[in-house]
Amino acid sequence: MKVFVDEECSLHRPPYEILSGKIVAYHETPDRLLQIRLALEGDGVFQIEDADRSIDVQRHALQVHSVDYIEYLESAFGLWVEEGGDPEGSLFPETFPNAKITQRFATANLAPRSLAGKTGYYCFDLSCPITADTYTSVLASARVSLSAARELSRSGESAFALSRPPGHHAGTSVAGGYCFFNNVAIAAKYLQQESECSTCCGIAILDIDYHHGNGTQEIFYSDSSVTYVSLHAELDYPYFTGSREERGDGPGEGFNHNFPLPFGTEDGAYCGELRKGVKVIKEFDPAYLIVSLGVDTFESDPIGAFKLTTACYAEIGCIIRGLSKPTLFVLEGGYDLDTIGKNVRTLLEGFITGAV
Ligand code: OKP
Ligand code: ZN
Repeated sequence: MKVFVDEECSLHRPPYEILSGKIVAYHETPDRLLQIRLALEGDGVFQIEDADRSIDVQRHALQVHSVDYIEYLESAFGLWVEEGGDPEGSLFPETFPNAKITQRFATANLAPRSLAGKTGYYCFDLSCPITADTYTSVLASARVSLSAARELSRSGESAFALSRPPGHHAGTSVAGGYCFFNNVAIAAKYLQQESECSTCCGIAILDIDYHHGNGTQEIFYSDSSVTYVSLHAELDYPYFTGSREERGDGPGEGFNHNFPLPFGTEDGAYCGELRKGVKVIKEFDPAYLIVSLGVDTFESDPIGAFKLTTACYAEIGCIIRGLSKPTLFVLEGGYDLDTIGKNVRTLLEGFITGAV
């Protein structure tokens, strides 16, 4: 299996995040990519390939994100430094447009004009500080997923996008949960445009990260050509999305499927629910499958509260293999540096070989 990488993914390095009221080291680190790469390379099972620098990433990102949001991400840090922000530091939102104070903006559909206003408007939490290098890495991350998607559309071979920052919390015009561009959504739009059947080309997105992919859900909520299926922790971050009742809207109704699971979920129960999600995808019969691959479901993940073991990742890979679709795996979360490499490798090998 080909694994796509881009060294610019490692430039984004915020010094800290605010978690449970504490300033803590940023969990979403470049070391995550390094550990996974070390586990995948060396024995010929995976071929590491550089993403294509000639891909016009912004053009593809515009199929998913609004132009004002993209321009904000590109310019915010420079504007902040002009206003006196620390060039070595990171830009955090401080004031959010809570629905209880935004009547004027909601009715007129206005974006705030001040930088501080925009910084709250285009972000929903404190997990997405912007540094001098953030936008470079955001582009690189999407470039990796586009390169892997192109491999699928050209060869039909499944591929893995080894990228960061992750993407599934990022919506049309909002960053959050370490995510800025929604890499799987950008890849899905690319695959629909590249394939002969255009937008009727069905895509299924299976999100097995521990957290609900609110951004992916939002982007495709009214779209019947993309089925979103997510297994995630109920009652955990991002708190306001991911219920079973969220089934899509308008023409997209019935094409969004959430499987919220309790804290402490173990291998057997997880795979049982995964089989249900896979059944939904089988019935939809997509041309391509995209997997939002997070291993923060692991028992020792520092921010997840499921209890999956390494053996379970082989079974997950095997269950996904059962769909027999050209499959694009895109990295999302997973924060235990000692096990992230082994767990990602085990899942991909389960998919490749079908052995558990
Ligand atoms: C990104 B991905 C919980 C705070 C959570 C952000 C988590 C982002 C996860 N109390 N902070 O889905 O792995
Ligand atoms: Zn996650």
